[in-house]
Amino acid sequence: MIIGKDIIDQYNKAGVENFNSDFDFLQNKLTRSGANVAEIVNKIADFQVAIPSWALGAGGTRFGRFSYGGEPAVLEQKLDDVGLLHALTHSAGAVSLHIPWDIPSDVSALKESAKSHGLVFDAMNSNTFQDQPDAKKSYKFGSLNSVNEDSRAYAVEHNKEVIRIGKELDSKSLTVWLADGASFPGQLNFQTALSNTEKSLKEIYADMPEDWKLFIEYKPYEPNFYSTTIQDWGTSFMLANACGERAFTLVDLGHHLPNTNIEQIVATLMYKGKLGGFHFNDSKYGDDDLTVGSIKPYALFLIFNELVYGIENNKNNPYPAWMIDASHNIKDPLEDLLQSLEAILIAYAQALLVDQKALKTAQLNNDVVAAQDILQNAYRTDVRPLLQAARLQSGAALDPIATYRNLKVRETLISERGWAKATGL
Ligand code: PSV
Ligand code: MN
Ligand code: MN
Repeated sequence: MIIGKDIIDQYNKAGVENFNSDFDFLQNKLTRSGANVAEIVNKIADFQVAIPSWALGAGGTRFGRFSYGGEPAVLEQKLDDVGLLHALTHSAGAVSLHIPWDIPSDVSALKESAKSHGLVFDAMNSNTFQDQPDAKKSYKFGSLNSVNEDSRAYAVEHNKEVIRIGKELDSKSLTVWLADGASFPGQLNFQTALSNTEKSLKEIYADMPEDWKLFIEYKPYEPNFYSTTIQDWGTSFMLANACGERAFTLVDLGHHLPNTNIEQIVATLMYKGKLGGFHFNDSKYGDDDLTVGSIKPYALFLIFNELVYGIENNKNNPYPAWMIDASHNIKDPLEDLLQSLEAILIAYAQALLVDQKALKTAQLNNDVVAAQDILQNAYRTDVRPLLQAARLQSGAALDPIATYRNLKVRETLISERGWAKATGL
C-alpha cells in the first residue's frame, strides 16, 4: 500500500479551518513573547527520526506474543511500512536495520525502494545476543567480552559483516548493543570482560570506513541480572574514547535505573562531544520500550532542553542520530510509532521555545523560581499546531493517526499480507 500526497491533501482539507485558527492563536502568542515561529516550524519539519525494522511488528513479551496482522514478513515490506509512516508525517525519513534479521537479498532493488519512499539507511545494528540456527560459535556466555577466544572472534567477524552490508546500503554507522554480562557473582572477572570488550570493539572500529561512526549502547541489566559489562554511560564513554574519535556513546532512554537524571547524562556527553545517538522510548520500571512520552513527558522535555542547548552550543558534538526503539504488545505498531513521533516532536518543539537568554540571566542571578518558570512556560505550551504547520508545509497529514484510520491502512495490510508474524525481536 502506498499513500500518495493527493490523498493526504484531500483528508487535510477537512481539518484546515480548525488548524488555521489554532495556529493563528499560538503564532500571535509566541510572536508576542519574541519567538521566531517560522524558524521553529522549519526546525520541526527538518527533524527526522529513524524507524527500526524490528518495531514494525508486534514485539510481545517473554511470556507471549499476540500478532497484530498485516505485519511485514520480509525486509521489502518493512521498508514499505516505514514509507507509510514517512508519507503521513514527513518525520520518519530513515530506517535502521538489524542483521541477520534484515539481510537484503537484492541490494539495488532495496535501495531503489528506499529512494522511492524518501528513506535513507540509518545506523546498522549487529546481533550478538542470540545464537542463529546455523551458528558456528555460541554467545551463551558472552560475545565481545567472552573468555572464549573463538566466540569473541566470531562476534567481531559478525560486526564486520554488518559493516560490509551497511556499506552497500550507504549507511554511515554501526550501533552495538551487547547483552554480555554475568547472571551470578563470580561468573566473570570484570576486568577481563572489560578488557576483552575493549579489544573487540577496537577491532570493529578499525574495520569501519573513515566516514563511519560507531555507537556504543549501555544498559544496567537484562538479560543478565547480576552484571552487564557495558552497564552505564561512563563505561560506554570510556570504551568510545579507547576506540577513537569516531566512536560515541548512544543513550537509550530505557537503559537506566528508575529516576536516573538522563538530561544530565546528555549534557555531560555533549560537553565532551561524545553523544552519538539517541534511542527514544519510555519506561516506568526498566527497559520497558513503551511509547515515547506515555509515562514521563516532562522528563522527555528536560532531555530535549539539553539536546537543543547542546546542538546550539557544543559544536564539537556531531549532530546526534535519532531513532525510536520501542516494542508493541497490544497496540497497532504503526499507530504506536505515529504516537511516538508526535511525542518526540512535541518535546523538541517545547524545548525550542525555551527562552535561553532569560534562562541564563535567571541562572546567573540564582533566581531559581524564574528558572523553573521559564522551563515550565515552554513545557506547558500546547505546541501541536506547530507540528501541524510543519506537516502541512511538507505535504504530510494534519492528523496522521486519523488519516491512517480513515484510509484503513491496517485493514489493507492484513488483506495484502495476512497474519504472518514479522521477523525480529
Ligand atoms: C535491547 O535492550 C535493545 O532494546 C537495545 O536497546 C538495542 O538497541 C535493541 O535491543 C536492538 O538490538
Ligand atoms: Mn536501543
Ligand atoms: Mn533496549
